[in-house]
Amino acid sequence: MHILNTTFEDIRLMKIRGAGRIARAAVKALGDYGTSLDVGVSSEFVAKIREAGEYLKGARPTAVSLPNAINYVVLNFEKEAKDMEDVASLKRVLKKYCELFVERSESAVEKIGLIGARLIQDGDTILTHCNSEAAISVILTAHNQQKNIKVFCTETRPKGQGYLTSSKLAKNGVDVTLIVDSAVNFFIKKVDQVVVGADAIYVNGAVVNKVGTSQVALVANQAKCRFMVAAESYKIAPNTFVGESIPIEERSPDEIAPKEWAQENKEVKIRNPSFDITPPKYIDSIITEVGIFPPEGIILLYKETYGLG
Ligand code: RUB
Repeated sequence: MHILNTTFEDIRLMKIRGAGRIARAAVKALGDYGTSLDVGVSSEFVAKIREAGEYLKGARPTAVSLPNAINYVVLNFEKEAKDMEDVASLKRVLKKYCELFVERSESAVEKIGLIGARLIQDGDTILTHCNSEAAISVILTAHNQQKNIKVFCTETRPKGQGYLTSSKLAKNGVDVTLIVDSAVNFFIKKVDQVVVGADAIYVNGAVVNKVGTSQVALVANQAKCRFMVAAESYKIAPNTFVGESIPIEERSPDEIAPKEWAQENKEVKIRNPSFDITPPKYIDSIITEVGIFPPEGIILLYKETYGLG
């Protein structure tokens, strides 16, 4: 179980973070675990893969990319491996679907960049929150197309993912300014478009992303500033079709307040939700690898993906 435990802990402790990276890391770990398994009987191999998949799904609760990625691999693997007797062939099939997922996921981010960049005009100022590969792909593609853009990055309390985003953009030559989360309203008049990623998308087009995203959306809406979400199609949460909600991870208070202060102020309660939900009415478009959707149109993509059309 070593490779599984390491990846599980790396995701839980946010050494691996961001919905796309979490999904790819979990799938890679599942593939490596399969390769390393020393079992002689095919049914035992299949059972162990199923069990490992379920275990990995529990690493973080909100990013639906994680269960969706594991389900994609395990369901396809089981379907193809149904009549296979030898474990070596099972290992090959498992590896094939793991690699396929990773390839598709990486190419989706690239395609989102190309599609999303079409919506960015020369001279635009963009604001982004947190650290999303998909949102960065849109911004960097526009920049690489020689569009003259400026970017505001929020700091993204409490974990400071905005430091990662602003550093990456600056290293790629983008004109970038880091601001505290609470300065969004101060700067919004200068912003033409907000671009953020997603951890999960409700079938009704509501978007779950880093806490604070919905506040940015409200501010953008009031300022009549466009709000774009960049997300791979596997971030759609199928269970929301039957009315289930997406759990919002609540992390340790230690991420917010210094330990000493918390010790001295035990009577102060601290809450640390890691994500929030932006309603569809505040979202102009959701950019996926298969095209641009208004949030209300995500139901169509859901039906196509799950063969319900
Ligand atoms: C990361 C976050 C990102 C989404 C999308 O939160 O909210 O915006 O995961 O990222 P955390 P990507 O840092 O808590 O994981 O586009 O890279 O999948």
